[in-house]
Amino acid sequence: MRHSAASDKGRTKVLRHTEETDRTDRLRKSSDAQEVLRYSEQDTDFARDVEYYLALEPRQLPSRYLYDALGSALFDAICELPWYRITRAELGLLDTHAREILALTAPPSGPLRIVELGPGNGTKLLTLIEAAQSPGPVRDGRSPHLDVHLIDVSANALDQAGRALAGLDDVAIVKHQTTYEGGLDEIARTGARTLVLFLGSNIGNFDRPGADEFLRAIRAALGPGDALLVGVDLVKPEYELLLAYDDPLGITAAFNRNLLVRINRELGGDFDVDAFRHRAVWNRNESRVEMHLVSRRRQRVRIPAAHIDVTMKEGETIWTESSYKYEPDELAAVLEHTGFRPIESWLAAEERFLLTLVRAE
Ligand code: AVI
Repeated sequence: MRHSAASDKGRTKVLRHTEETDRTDRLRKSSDAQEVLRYSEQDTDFARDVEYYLALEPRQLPSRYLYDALGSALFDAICELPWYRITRAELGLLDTHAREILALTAPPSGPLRIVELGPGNGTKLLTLIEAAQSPGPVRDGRSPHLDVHLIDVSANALDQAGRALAGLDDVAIVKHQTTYEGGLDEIARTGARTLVLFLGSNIGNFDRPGADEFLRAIRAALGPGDALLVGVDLVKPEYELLLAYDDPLGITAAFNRNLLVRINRELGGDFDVDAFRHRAVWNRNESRVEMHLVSRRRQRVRIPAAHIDVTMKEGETIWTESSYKYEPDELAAVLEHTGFRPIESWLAAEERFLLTLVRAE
């Protein structure tokens, strides 16, 4: 079985998982589809996905729905937690190696286009650009003019990132409120020298075939000589991973359970949020941390907008996210067979986080 539901965060529709196709076909044939279409486009997607994924065995919910306004704020809080080290490790690497990254990717003359897929609150890009522009030599002593393109389905994320970058000199910002797939289409092959940023270990929220497919989609949007900078969390001891995904302050638990709050609010669900607890599991065989919501008791759940009326057993789970962890060699191999060749890698050894710069062949 392809475990797609919980693994394709990315606020993206790039993945064409088997289950996704099955779901679409089923809805097309279903008489329920008509009723679902009464909701707005976005709500319809949400309602359809909830209907489809909650009926799977095991029950699932796509991780992209974790990021409503509260979910995004909780994710920002997670990034500040001492036990979640991805963000700090990556910011440190970006800060230290910014000049080198731009020197390796900027054209000899003319602007560099930087495209960030899922910029979040803009902090990573701000760190990269500020560090590269701070006094000191970049190539021949000048930093290039930057055309920045931000791609995200969330207007809120685009606003936040746009505000974070607004004060920078010599930087033009274009926002694309669309899926990664749509954004890649919009920026594809214009001839401008391009650096794509796919940071924060967002790639870890794709399953292995999905990551492969997505990297190919990025490659297809680029021309030879363009570059991709990808930040990836590496395999590390289980106790560290479990602390990162089940933190002592309960922020990650709130982030996970907020998905039920969102379903109640947006789809009229009656989840008793207290009756579900957060569980993080390290699945060594699949090299991923899974987040689940575990039913504390036997209970009935109704979600009218998603045509759901189910009884969940005590201990039954809803799988909400997968965070795949990589080994450096494995990542290098995936990048190579999706059409990239290595330029440079930088490792945060203590946090086991890797930033890799590759060139489109
Ligand atoms: C956004 N993404 C890379 C985070 C991760 O680590 O998978 C989301 C997250 N889930 C729980 N904590 C953080």
